[in-house]
Amino acid sequence: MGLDQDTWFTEVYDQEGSAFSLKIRAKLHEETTPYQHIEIYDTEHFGKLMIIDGCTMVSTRDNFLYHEMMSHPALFIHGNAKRVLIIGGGDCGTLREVLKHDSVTEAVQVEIDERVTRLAEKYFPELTSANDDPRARLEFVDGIRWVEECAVGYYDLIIIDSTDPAGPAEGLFGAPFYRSCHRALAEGGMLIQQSESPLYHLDLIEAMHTAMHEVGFDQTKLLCFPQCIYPSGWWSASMARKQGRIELPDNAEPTFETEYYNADILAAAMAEPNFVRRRIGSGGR
Ligand code: AG3
Repeated sequence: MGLDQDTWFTEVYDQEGSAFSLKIRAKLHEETTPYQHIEIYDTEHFGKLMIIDGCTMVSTRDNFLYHEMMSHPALFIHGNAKRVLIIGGGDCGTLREVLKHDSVTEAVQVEIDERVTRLAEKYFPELTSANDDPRARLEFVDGIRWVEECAVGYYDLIIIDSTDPAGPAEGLFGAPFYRSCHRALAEGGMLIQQSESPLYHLDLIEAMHTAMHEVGFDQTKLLCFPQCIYPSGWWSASMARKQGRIELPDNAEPTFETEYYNADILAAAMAEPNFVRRRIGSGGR
């Protein structure tokens, strides 16, 4: 039985012969910005849904998985991150999680497309609720340039919360950008980047880790977690550390409220499946 085009949103992953659909009630908004095409839907069971260039980005129901895993693991592993830079992340969900950490004194979100943030304010207000925190700063410029131009060793943590490696995000997946990040990080500083599906995109993941080592990061590590609205339903983030190890910290338990993240989840997410180990090395590398 096929899907009625009018009542379902479908993202098709042609390369993998698979697709993901959500039943929708209505299309709430659609626009083409200078950077991309954005759609907002009201779904039957997943709350609001943001689509960019035909790809699922955020749903009200499951974004907590991604946003918590893009922020808390790296912050707990680092142990004392004060200055945090978020590249992309325009819906502000990652920023909200970062600001839950008292160690953070400054969190800058550098999103190229201001419309993503303005639409998040309207349709996902819970994600933008921390934006008036005095430690938060929102910039709408090119993240690649921001990192190239910032002071050497300024940031403790760089979080790259981008779209797929195509279009405006393409330059965020490669050695030249990682080299700038390495330069922008303080000693012991960390980078974490959304790195697509371990099942579908292992070639990309391997290339990312190789490039991170090539530019001088001491260790890299893959984190895996579920994300049902993204291709394959299984997602990853890749971490890299400048001078230092990426290890399970003694203190990884949040003292603030989370939906998914806790110390056991971190330990589980850091465990690598064998097919990942074979490609990027056991225990990170
Ligand atoms: N960033 C990850 C989007 C990748 C999804 N890819 C896809 N659906 N093909 C989402 C931004 C959340 N802050």
